[in-house]
Amino acid sequence: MFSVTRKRSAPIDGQKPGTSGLRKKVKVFMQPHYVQNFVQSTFNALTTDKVRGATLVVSGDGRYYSKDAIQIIIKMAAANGVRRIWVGQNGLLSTPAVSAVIRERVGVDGSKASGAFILTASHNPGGPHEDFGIKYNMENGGPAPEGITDKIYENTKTINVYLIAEDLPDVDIAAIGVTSFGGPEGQFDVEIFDSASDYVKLMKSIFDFESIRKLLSSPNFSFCYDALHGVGGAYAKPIFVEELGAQESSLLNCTPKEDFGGGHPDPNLTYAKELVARMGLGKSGSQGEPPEFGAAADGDADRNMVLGKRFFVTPSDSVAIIAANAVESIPYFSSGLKGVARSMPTSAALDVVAKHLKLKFFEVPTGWKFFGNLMDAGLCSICGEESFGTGSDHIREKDGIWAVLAWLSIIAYKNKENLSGGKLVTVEDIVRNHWATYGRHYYTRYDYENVDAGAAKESMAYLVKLQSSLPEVNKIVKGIHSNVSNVASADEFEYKDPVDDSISKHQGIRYLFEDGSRLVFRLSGTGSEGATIRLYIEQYEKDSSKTGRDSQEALAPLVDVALKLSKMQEFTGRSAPTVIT
Ligand code: VG1
Ligand code: CO
Repeated sequence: MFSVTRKRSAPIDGQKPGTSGLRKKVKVFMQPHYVQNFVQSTFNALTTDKVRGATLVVSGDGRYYSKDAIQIIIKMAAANGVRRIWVGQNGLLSTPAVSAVIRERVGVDGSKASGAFILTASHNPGGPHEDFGIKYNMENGGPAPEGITDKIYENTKTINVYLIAEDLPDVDIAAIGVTSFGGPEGQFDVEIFDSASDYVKLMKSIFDFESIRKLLSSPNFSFCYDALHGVGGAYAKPIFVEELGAQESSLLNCTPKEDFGGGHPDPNLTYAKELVARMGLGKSGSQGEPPEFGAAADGDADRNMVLGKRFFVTPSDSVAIIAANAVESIPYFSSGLKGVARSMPTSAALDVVAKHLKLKFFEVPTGWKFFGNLMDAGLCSICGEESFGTGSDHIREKDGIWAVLAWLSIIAYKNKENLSGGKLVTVEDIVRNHWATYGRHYYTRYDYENVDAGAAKESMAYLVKLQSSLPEVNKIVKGIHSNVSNVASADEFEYKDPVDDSISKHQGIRYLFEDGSRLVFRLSGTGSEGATIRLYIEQYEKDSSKTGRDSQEALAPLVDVALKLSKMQEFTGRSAPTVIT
């Protein structure tokens, strides 16, 4: 029988959860009591009645330090009166799979989970010198709302004791099965289960796997998926190869690794180098004919990048295209969409689709937690973010593999007639046709990573101050480029949740132009060091004869205005961004 130890502790600075949980360097997490303080603060924020007797999930993207953190959380859960802990085999569960497991899984004894610790720093690199992270998800399967994360943070500032079952032996997380322990308050179980099967079952209930299978076996089509050595690899093989019949050679970097093979598990044109080359994009060009479709995921597999042959689909376009085609292509949506939503910095491509299809539409702050409330209230079916996040109300997280299956469904639907011969309707055709119907939102994001935190704050303060005089702003804009349209309004984005009326302030600085163009500036809430400034630039082109331009070229004047108006170089000391997406 294990016993409960009350360990004395003291607050550790900086345990404020960001956009998506607490993310820091591994070394920071390895400090004595660091994980323990955060976990106990989370239990305390949830309150004892929610924790005692609960079934909780603990798993993540398998990055370095996950295995140690899992054992610590198991021991603390036991000591705090949790009844059961569920762990994906080897500690692996993608973020969308955790959400699915909370919502759908029934344990061997008929139990259901009410929350999860997800161990990931998502798209940030992993390894002893890189990042680790912990985030808590609630019983709806979505990230804890700000009310809870604020409480967690407050608790970390006053914590002086945590509970842990130090004498509980480590659990073998590689072996599927249930291990039971006796504690002062009764039985405590740890169940290790297959990481993929619940998620695969859910995907099969949403999509028409038979039609995707036909597409993947068509001589007209070719496919490739890059998990960037993240946890997506644990799902890619069972879904794409075993269920859908893709060749094993179409999977790249699909073995999950603690350090993501030394790479940056962020699915964009900069970091997904191998895929980008294979798809015939980028400088190196391809070795042979590129596949018709390619996609990549981030470390925890909630993000996706979709590519066609020599063609990049912006995430903002991707969600708009999925929304426009979902009802006819995806069985789950066949009775219609309840509504759609995007995060504020995401382009307005989805707005145009919503208007056209007369759908409810919502613009929320960055971060997936805001979509969850809308979905729980039955107001939103499909949503997305410019940061390679797309998803639906099947779970309460963005879902990288879901997005790939959505695209494959659309391609399969558009090619119903010509899978055995005839000309394939390609990814590029689908996107260009979409632009011809709805117009195109030229879009780019500039990231300035690891900028001095003080300088980043000052630059944001400057941009807010500038907003007090629009005539002054327009004088500056016209001085930079006389043919860029006028700034019609400027503000800091504030969101009132239509379901619970909670208010989130300071969610990004906006400059809105008369012609629908937008500049948005905000500080990242997911970095682990210094500050990251994100600049989002968008311009709408309705004239279908002008929707085919090169994006960076079309946006050049507006980019110039953004950089000069914000005095970006002066504040950051950088002449160029770290990453452009
Ligand atoms: C970034 C993205 C945001 C996303 C968040 C979590 O946040 O911009 O859209 O929801 O990461 O994604 P920020 O605050 O750094 O801009 V994940 O896949 O990293 O959990
Ligand atoms: Co992620």
